[in-house]
Amino acid sequence: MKHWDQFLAPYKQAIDELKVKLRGMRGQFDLDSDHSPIEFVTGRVKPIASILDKANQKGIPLDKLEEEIQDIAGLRIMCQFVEDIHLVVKLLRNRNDFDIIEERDYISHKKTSGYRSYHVVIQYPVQTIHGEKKILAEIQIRTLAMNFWATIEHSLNYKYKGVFPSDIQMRLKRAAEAAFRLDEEMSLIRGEIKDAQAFFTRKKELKQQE
Ligand code: 0O2
Repeated sequence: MKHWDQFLAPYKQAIDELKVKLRGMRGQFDLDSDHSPIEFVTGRVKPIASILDKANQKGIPLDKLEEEIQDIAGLRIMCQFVEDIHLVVKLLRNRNDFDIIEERDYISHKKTSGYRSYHVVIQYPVQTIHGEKKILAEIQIRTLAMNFWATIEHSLNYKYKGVFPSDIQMRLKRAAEAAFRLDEEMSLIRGEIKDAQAFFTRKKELKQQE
């Protein structure tokens, strides 16, 4: 158990630091009174049981977990619009506190399950009392609609262990299409929505100054 605590400690530290940094980006847009492409950020360290399951499924030996499992540290950035995702990816590419080592675009190329999201795998330097340790972390960037679908599908996947009854599978596919259309519709009225949100933010600020 102590071994796992030690193994996971730099991943926990990376998640704590990256949550602050990515949430800070949102704060900076707010300060500029600009539409934030980031709605909210979550992060987690993969539970030990899930790490072992994934290693088992992919035939990864335990001494290769660090190199072979890229999402032991996982972050999610949720956006309102698909266009925001592309802006967030550009912002990540411009940062110099980590290196991007891989990008997987499941938006242009959705998975057969219907899953859509943009994945960026980074190498992040964690400062420890024993020196610097570089770890891998996966940042998933998705719209609120993509996140809704993925969260529901993930729970059902857990329930059915990946083998869905055909009616559920069909409904999930239809729900994925509906989420895609919702994103498209929202993109079309994006300007209107951004104006309305800016109006309400200004109104709230003025009220606070009263
Ligand atoms: P959890 O519980 O989310 O942590 P693989 O795991 O083999 O599919 P790989 O190469 O590790 O793929 O990387 P990939 O596909 O870029 O990222 C895997 C992660 O993406 C998954 O983590 C999910 O978070 C998410 N994901 C990928 N495909 C789907 C999908 O069809 N449905 C949902 N809901 N999420 C998906 P984990 O390890 O599954 O677990």
